[in-house]
Amino acid sequence: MGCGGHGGKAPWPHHVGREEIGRMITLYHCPDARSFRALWALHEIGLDYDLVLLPFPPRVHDRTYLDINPLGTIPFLIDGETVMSESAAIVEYLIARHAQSRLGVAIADADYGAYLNWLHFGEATLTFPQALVLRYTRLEPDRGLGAVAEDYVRWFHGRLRHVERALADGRPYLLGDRFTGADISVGYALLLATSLKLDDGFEPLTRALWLRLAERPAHRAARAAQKA
Ligand SMILES: N[C@@H](CCC(=O)N[C@@H](CS)C(=O)NCC(=O)O)C(=O)O
Repeated sequence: MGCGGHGGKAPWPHHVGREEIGRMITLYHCPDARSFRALWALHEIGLDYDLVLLPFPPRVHDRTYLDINPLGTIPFLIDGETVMSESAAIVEYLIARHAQSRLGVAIADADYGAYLNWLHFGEATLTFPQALVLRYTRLEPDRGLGAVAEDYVRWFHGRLRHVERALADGRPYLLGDRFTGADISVGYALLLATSLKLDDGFEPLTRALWLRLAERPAHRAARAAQKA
């Protein structure tokens, strides 16, 4: 399992070979890492893509990847001349370009701010603390920083209560009846929590959301695609 940016055109184009700038979207991915958000979004939208599977962490196990993405992190997405390395931004980008009315929220919609907030909450608030837990319990257990990991487990479970409160009115998804990119972003944080065995801290509505999201055909297809 793998997990721990910037985006736009510069500074990557000189690292990306001409042969890699094709019409097909290319996604660099490690199984169950944050790049899963992009993979899941590609399946929800129904886009064709090329998947490049890397060992985790690529900066250690595949140094040639640094020629593509000097940050060494995943995801990394190439779409023509556009290159991106932030998973929540990639979800927002793919949906805005290809499925805005189906999976996005329009700027004029009253829920637009909530949509963006959940998209970023999924990464900045719910995934960041788990990255510390992963690092100090799984990747670098000998550092003696287990107490930091314990603090951030509590921190994560505390922040997760915000999801439980949002679901208290019986809504099936974060923005109500409609599944959106916000559910992909937060849903990945729930996937990571499950793989880190932090899901014992899921409250009932959060657990039900996770099970609902994990049952989606596109989520299952993305899980299968990363095993190929
Ligand atoms: N905020 C970025 C974080 C990207 C990131 O740190 N990814 C992790 C995997 S989940 C990674 O590549 N870690 C490997 C490393 O830091 O060498 C995002 O949401 O995509």
